[in-house]
Amino acid sequence: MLAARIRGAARLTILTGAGVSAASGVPTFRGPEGLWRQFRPEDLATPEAFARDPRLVWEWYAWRREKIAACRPNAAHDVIARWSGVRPRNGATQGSDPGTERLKVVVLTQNVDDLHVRAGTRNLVRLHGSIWELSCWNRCATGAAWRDERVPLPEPPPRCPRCGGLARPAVVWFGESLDARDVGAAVEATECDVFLTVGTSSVVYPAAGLVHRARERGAFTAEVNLDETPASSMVDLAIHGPAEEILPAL
Ligand code: BV8
Repeated sequence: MLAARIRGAARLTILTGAGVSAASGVPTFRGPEGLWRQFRPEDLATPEAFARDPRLVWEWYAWRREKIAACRPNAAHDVIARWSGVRPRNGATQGSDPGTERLKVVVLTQNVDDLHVRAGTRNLVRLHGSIWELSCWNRCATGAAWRDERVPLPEPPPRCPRCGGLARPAVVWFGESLDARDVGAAVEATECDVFLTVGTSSVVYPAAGLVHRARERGAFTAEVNLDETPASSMVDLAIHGPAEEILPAL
């Protein structure tokens, strides 16, 4: 049923969360082995935590960067990348899936691991930034981020190359606003035929509000997730299972 809906769609929007990277070995936030288990979000993923103890927050991000560096995109990332119109990683010709030829796909991700980037996904909006990018804590140059994939980073905590002040992970922390351009692109993408959420607990806003907007605008809404979420009861179709198996089957 969902496959038929996608085949017949002109516009498909996919919102992903940590569950899409779980099969790659990236720990999720709220699962049994979740990142938040050892830590509490308000202790680490906030500007206040960084102001109080930048070294502790950097230790957590450095540990996550090291873990993610050893991970590769999984089948769920590859299917989403293929649907987004790029040449599948197996080299098959573009548009080899007939159903995807005319499909306009926008991928919105809450993940900061950049595995969608490494899978070659196009039209990707990274709502919460990237763990591989840094920005100046003092926002010395309009907060422009730079990429640094070194593991480990030279000297914790890393410094801003421009002003020598503290560098921070270029991610969106709790209590921080998302980039207005990303929010604009995400809201625009709720105007679609099918809105699919994959691997997210649907508790973090404003990302979690997007599926509601899509439904209000007439999209067919579906969820692929291991567990029940607050979105499960409101989407048109909720499929509970692992994304790395369900998406290839789709
Ligand atoms: C903001 C980046 C304006 C850093 C993160 C409105 C209502 C209520 C609250 C708020 C609201 N507006 C703002 C808030 C506050 C807050 C918020 O939403 N709090 C929640 C907790 C209640 N939001 C914000 O602060 C946002 N800012 O709105 O700005 C503003 C400003 C000031 C004051 C007010 C408003 C900023 C939110 C961004 C926070 N940054 N991360 C980092 O990563 O270190 S959030 C963090 O959670 C990650 O980005 C993560 O992606 C995100 C969501 O988690 P999930 O991805 O869903 O991961 P999770 O582990 O929770 O779930 C995984 C799911 O996968 C599970 O359901 C599991 O069953 C499933 N799964 C597991 N394995 C598989 C699988 N599914 C399929 N296959 C598998 N194999």
